[in-house]
Amino acid sequence: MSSGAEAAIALVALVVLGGNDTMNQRRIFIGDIHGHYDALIQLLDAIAPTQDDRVYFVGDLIDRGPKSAQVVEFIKNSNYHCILGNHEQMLLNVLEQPDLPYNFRQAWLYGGGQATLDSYGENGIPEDHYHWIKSLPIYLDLDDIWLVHAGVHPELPIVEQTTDHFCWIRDEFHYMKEPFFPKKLIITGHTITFTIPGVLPGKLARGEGWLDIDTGAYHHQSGWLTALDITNNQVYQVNTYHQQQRQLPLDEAVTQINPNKSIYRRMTRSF
Ligand SMILES: [Mn+2]
Repeated sequence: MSSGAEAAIALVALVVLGGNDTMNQRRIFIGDIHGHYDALIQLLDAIAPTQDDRVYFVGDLIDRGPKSAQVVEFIKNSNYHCILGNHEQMLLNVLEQPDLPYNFRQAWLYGGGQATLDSYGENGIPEDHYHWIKSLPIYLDLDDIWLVHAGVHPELPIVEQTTDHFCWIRDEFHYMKEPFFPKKLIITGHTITFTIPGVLPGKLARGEGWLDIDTGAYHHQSGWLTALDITNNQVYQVNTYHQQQRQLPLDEAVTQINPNKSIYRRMTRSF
Protein backbone atom coordinates (compact mmCIF):
# COMPACT_ATOMS: atom_id res chain seq x y z
CA MET A 1 0.00 0.00 0.00
CA SER A 2 1.28 3.47 -0.81
CA SER A 3 2.10 5.74 2.08
CA GLY A 4 -0.50 8.17 0.77
CA ALA A 5 -3.20 5.50 1.04
CA GLU A 6 -2.01 4.60 4.54
CA ALA A 7 -2.21 8.22 5.61
CA ALA A 8 -5.72 8.49 4.18
CA ILE A 9 -6.81 5.38 6.11
CA ALA A 10 -5.25 6.72 9.30
CA LEU A 11 -7.11 9.99 8.81
CA VAL A 12 -10.43 8.17 8.30
CA ALA A 13 -9.79 6.13 11.46
CA LEU A 14 -9.16 9.33 13.42
CA VAL A 15 -12.34 10.95 12.12
CA VAL A 16 -14.42 7.84 12.89
CA LEU A 17 -13.07 7.45 16.42
CA GLY A 18 -13.05 11.15 17.26
CA GLY A 19 -12.60 12.64 20.71
CA ASN A 20 -9.76 11.75 23.04
CA ASP A 21 -10.04 8.02 22.90
CA THR A 22 -8.67 5.57 20.43
CA MET A 23 -9.44 1.88 20.42
CA ASN A 24 -6.04 1.17 21.90
CA GLN A 25 -6.32 3.70 24.68
CA ARG A 26 -8.99 3.24 27.32
CA ARG A 27 -9.85 5.65 30.11
CA ILE A 28 -10.72 3.75 33.26
CA PHE A 29 -12.14 5.25 36.47
CA ILE A 30 -12.07 3.35 39.77
CA GLY A 31 -14.34 4.12 42.74
CA ASP A 32 -13.61 4.38 46.48
CA ILE A 33 -11.35 1.47 47.47
CA HIS A 34 -11.23 2.04 51.25
CA GLY A 35 -8.35 -0.31 51.95
CA HIS A 36 -9.62 -3.26 49.91
CA TYR A 37 -6.33 -4.06 48.25
CA ASP A 38 -7.18 -7.66 47.27
CA ALA A 39 -10.34 -6.56 45.44
CA LEU A 40 -8.37 -3.81 43.69
CA ILE A 41 -5.83 -6.32 42.38
CA GLN A 42 -8.60 -8.70 41.28
CA LEU A 43 -10.33 -5.80 39.50
CA LEU A 44 -7.15 -4.70 37.70
CA ASP A 45 -6.50 -8.31 36.66
CA ALA A 46 -9.94 -8.36 35.05
CA ILE A 47 -9.42 -5.03 33.27
CA ALA A 48 -5.77 -5.74 32.36
CA PRO A 49 -4.77 -2.11 31.67
CA THR A 50 -2.06 -1.71 29.04
CA GLN A 51 0.66 0.94 28.95
CA ASP A 52 -1.60 2.98 26.66
CA ASP A 53 -4.60 2.97 28.99
CA ARG A 54 -5.14 5.73 31.52
CA VAL A 55 -6.41 4.76 34.95
CA TYR A 56 -7.90 7.27 37.39
CA PHE A 57 -8.89 6.85 41.04
CA VAL A 58 -11.60 9.04 42.61
CA GLY A 59 -9.94 9.16 46.05
CA ASP A 60 -10.75 7.42 49.37
CA LEU A 61 -8.04 4.83 48.81
CA ILE A 62 -7.77 4.46 52.58
CA ASP A 63 -9.79 3.82 55.77
CA ARG A 64 -12.32 1.17 56.87
CA GLY A 65 -10.89 -1.80 54.91
CA PRO A 66 -7.88 -3.89 56.03
CA LYS A 67 -5.03 -2.94 53.66
CA SER A 68 -4.89 0.86 53.20
CA ALA A 69 -1.08 0.94 53.40
CA GLN A 70 -0.83 -1.59 50.56
CA VAL A 71 -3.33 0.33 48.41
CA VAL A 72 -1.36 3.58 48.79
CA GLU A 73 1.96 1.87 48.14
CA PHE A 74 0.61 0.20 45.01
CA ILE A 75 -1.01 3.29 43.44
CA LYS A 76 1.86 5.58 44.44
CA ASN A 77 4.29 3.31 42.53
CA SER A 78 2.06 3.01 39.47
CA ASN A 79 1.59 5.42 36.59
CA TYR A 80 -2.09 5.80 37.47
CA HIS A 81 -3.75 9.08 38.43
CA CYS A 82 -5.54 9.83 41.68
CA ILE A 83 -7.39 12.73 43.31
CA LEU A 84 -7.90 13.56 46.97
CA GLY A 85 -10.85 12.07 48.87
CA ASN A 86 -12.36 13.23 52.15
CA HIS A 87 -10.64 10.34 53.95
CA GLU A 88 -7.20 11.41 52.70
CA GLN A 89 -8.12 14.97 53.70
CA MET A 90 -8.99 13.82 57.24
CA LEU A 91 -5.70 11.91 57.48
CA LEU A 92 -3.74 15.00 56.39
CA ASN A 93 -5.59 17.17 58.92
CA VAL A 94 -4.78 14.77 61.75
CA LEU A 95 -1.11 14.50 60.77
CA GLU A 96 -0.60 18.21 60.15
CA GLN A 97 -2.60 19.80 62.95
CA PRO A 98 -1.43 18.78 66.42
CA ASP A 99 -4.05 21.12 67.92
CA LEU A 100 -6.91 19.64 65.87
CA PRO A 101 -9.95 19.36 68.18
CA TYR A 102 -10.27 15.95 69.82
CA ASN A 103 -13.60 15.17 68.14
CA PHE A 104 -12.10 15.68 64.65
CA ARG A 105 -9.34 13.20 65.49
CA GLN A 106 -11.90 10.73 66.83
CA ALA A 107 -14.15 11.22 63.79
CA TRP A 108 -11.30 10.07 61.57
CA LEU A 109 -10.24 7.16 63.78
CA TYR A 110 -13.79 5.83 64.12
CA GLY A 111 -14.60 6.62 60.48
CA GLY A 112 -11.99 4.10 59.36
CA GLY A 113 -8.72 5.82 60.26
CA GLN A 114 -7.86 3.27 62.94
CA ALA A 115 -7.87 0.54 60.28
CA THR A 116 -5.44 2.64 58.23
CA LEU A 117 -3.08 3.10 61.19
CA ASP A 118 -3.29 -0.65 61.90
CA SER A 119 -2.36 -1.42 58.27
CA TYR A 120 0.85 0.64 58.67
CA GLY A 121 1.87 -1.15 61.83
CA GLU A 122 4.11 0.20 64.56
CA ASN A 123 6.32 2.32 62.29
CA GLY A 124 3.35 4.46 61.33
CA ILE A 125 2.72 6.27 58.07
CA PRO A 126 5.99 6.68 56.15
CA GLU A 127 6.97 10.15 55.02
CA ASP A 128 6.85 9.30 51.31
CA HIS A 129 3.22 8.16 51.67
CA TYR A 130 2.35 11.37 53.51
CA HIS A 131 3.98 13.52 50.81
CA TRP A 132 2.32 11.56 48.03
CA ILE A 133 -1.14 11.91 49.62
CA LYS A 134 -0.48 15.61 50.20
CA SER A 135 0.40 16.03 46.51
CA LEU A 136 -2.94 14.65 45.25
CA PRO A 137 -4.97 17.18 43.23
CA ILE A 138 -8.49 18.08 44.45
CA TYR A 139 -9.88 17.67 40.94
CA LEU A 140 -8.73 16.79 37.42
CA ASP A 141 -10.05 18.50 34.31
CA LEU A 142 -9.84 15.91 31.50
CA ASP A 143 -11.54 18.15 28.96
CA ASP A 144 -14.78 16.20 28.45
CA ILE A 145 -14.66 14.73 31.95
CA TRP A 146 -14.19 16.50 35.27
CA LEU A 147 -13.01 14.18 38.01
CA VAL A 148 -13.71 15.12 41.63
CA HIS A 149 -14.23 13.05 44.79
CA ALA A 150 -17.67 14.21 45.96
CA GLY A 151 -18.98 16.79 43.50
CA VAL A 152 -19.32 20.53 43.16
CA HIS A 153 -21.58 23.11 44.76
CA PRO A 154 -24.22 23.86 42.12
CA GLU A 155 -24.49 27.57 42.91
CA LEU A 156 -20.85 28.62 43.27
CA PRO A 157 -18.28 29.27 40.54
CA ILE A 158 -15.48 26.71 40.61
CA VAL A 159 -12.91 29.31 41.71
CA GLU A 160 -14.94 29.99 44.87
CA GLN A 161 -15.20 26.32 45.83
CA THR A 162 -13.00 24.76 48.46
CA THR A 163 -11.51 21.35 49.17
CA ASP A 164 -14.46 20.83 51.56
CA HIS A 165 -16.96 21.31 48.74
CA PHE A 166 -15.08 19.00 46.38
CA CYS A 167 -14.51 16.29 49.00
CA TRP A 168 -17.74 16.31 51.04
CA ILE A 169 -20.77 17.60 49.13
CA ARG A 170 -23.77 15.28 48.67
CA ASP A 171 -27.44 16.29 48.29
CA GLU A 172 -27.06 19.76 46.78
CA PHE A 173 -24.93 18.19 44.07
CA HIS A 174 -27.01 15.09 43.41
CA TYR A 175 -30.29 16.95 43.09
CA MET A 176 -29.07 19.61 40.66
CA LYS A 177 -31.68 20.26 38.01
CA GLU A 178 -29.18 21.04 35.26
CA PRO A 179 -25.61 19.95 34.52
CA PHE A 180 -22.98 22.14 36.19
CA PHE A 181 -20.80 21.98 33.07
CA PRO A 182 -22.59 22.09 29.71
CA LYS A 183 -19.94 19.93 28.00
CA LYS A 184 -18.24 17.93 30.75
CA LEU A 185 -19.38 14.86 32.63
CA ILE A 186 -18.51 15.03 36.34
CA ILE A 187 -17.34 11.62 37.60
CA THR A 188 -17.31 11.13 41.37
CA GLY A 189 -17.15 8.65 44.21
CA HIS A 190 -17.93 9.53 47.86
CA THR A 191 -21.68 8.91 48.12
CA ILE A 192 -22.43 5.19 48.13
CA THR A 193 -24.88 4.92 45.28
CA PHE A 194 -27.52 2.84 47.12
CA THR A 195 -27.89 5.62 49.71
CA ILE A 196 -29.53 7.65 46.92
CA PRO A 197 -33.28 6.83 46.81
CA GLY A 198 -34.17 4.33 44.11
CA VAL A 199 -30.64 2.97 43.54
CA LEU A 200 -29.93 -0.69 44.36
CA PRO A 201 -26.61 -1.89 45.84
CA GLY A 202 -23.99 -2.39 43.12
CA LYS A 203 -25.61 -0.01 40.64
CA LEU A 204 -23.89 3.18 39.52
CA ALA A 205 -25.93 6.40 39.74
CA ARG A 206 -26.26 9.04 37.07
CA GLY A 207 -27.91 12.47 37.34
CA GLU A 208 -27.78 15.79 35.53
CA GLY A 209 -24.22 15.94 34.22
CA TRP A 210 -22.71 13.56 36.77
CA LEU A 211 -21.96 9.89 37.32
CA ASP A 212 -21.23 8.37 40.76
CA ILE A 213 -19.14 5.17 40.74
CA ASP A 214 -18.82 4.55 44.52
CA THR A 215 -20.76 1.32 44.96
CA GLY A 216 -19.68 0.80 48.59
CA ALA A 217 -16.77 -1.68 48.53
CA TYR A 218 -16.57 -1.69 52.34
CA HIS A 219 -20.29 -1.66 53.05
CA HIS A 220 -21.93 -4.92 54.17
CA GLN A 221 -25.04 -4.17 52.08
CA SER A 222 -22.98 -4.04 48.88
CA GLY A 223 -19.28 -4.94 48.86
CA TRP A 224 -18.97 -4.03 45.16
CA LEU A 225 -15.86 -2.20 43.98
CA THR A 226 -16.46 -0.59 40.60
CA ALA A 227 -14.29 0.36 37.63
CA LEU A 228 -15.71 2.15 34.61
CA ASP A 229 -14.08 1.89 31.18
CA ILE A 230 -15.73 4.98 29.73
CA THR A 231 -14.10 4.48 26.33
CA ASN A 232 -16.10 1.29 25.79
CA ASN A 233 -18.93 1.97 28.27
CA GLN A 234 -18.06 -1.17 30.24
CA VAL A 235 -18.37 -1.61 33.99
CA TYR A 236 -16.12 -4.05 35.87
CA GLN A 237 -16.99 -5.02 39.43
CA VAL A 238 -15.46 -7.20 42.15
CA ASN A 239 -17.16 -7.99 45.44
CA THR A 240 -15.07 -7.69 48.60
CA TYR A 241 -17.24 -10.20 50.51
CA HIS A 242 -17.56 -13.16 48.11
CA GLN A 243 -14.97 -12.24 45.43
CA GLN A 244 -17.58 -12.53 42.70
CA GLN A 245 -16.62 -10.60 39.60
CA ARG A 246 -18.69 -9.31 36.70
CA GLN A 247 -18.57 -7.13 33.63
CA LEU A 248 -21.59 -5.39 32.13
CA PRO A 249 -22.46 -2.52 29.79
CA LEU A 250 -22.75 0.86 31.53
CA ASP A 251 -26.41 1.25 30.54
CA GLU A 252 -27.29 -1.96 32.39
CA ALA A 253 -25.21 -1.03 35.43
CA VAL A 254 -26.47 2.50 35.99
CA THR A 255 -29.62 3.96 37.58
CA GLN A 256 -30.77 7.33 36.32
CA ILE A 257 -31.75 9.90 38.96
CA ASN A 258 -34.59 12.25 38.07
CA PRO A 259 -34.17 15.38 40.22
CA ASN A 260 -37.68 16.57 39.33
CA LYS A 261 -39.38 13.63 41.03
CA SER A 262 -40.80 14.50 44.45
CA ILE A 263 -38.82 11.71 46.15
CA TYR A 264 -35.62 13.56 45.26
CA ARG A 265 -36.97 17.11 45.51
CA ARG A 266 -37.84 16.78 49.17
CA MET A 267 -34.26 15.88 49.97
CA THR A 268 -32.85 19.05 48.48
CA ARG A 269 -31.84 21.53 51.10
CA SER A 270 -32.46 25.21 50.63
CA PHE A 271 -29.39 27.37 50.48
MN1 LIG B 1 -15.64 7.06 50.45
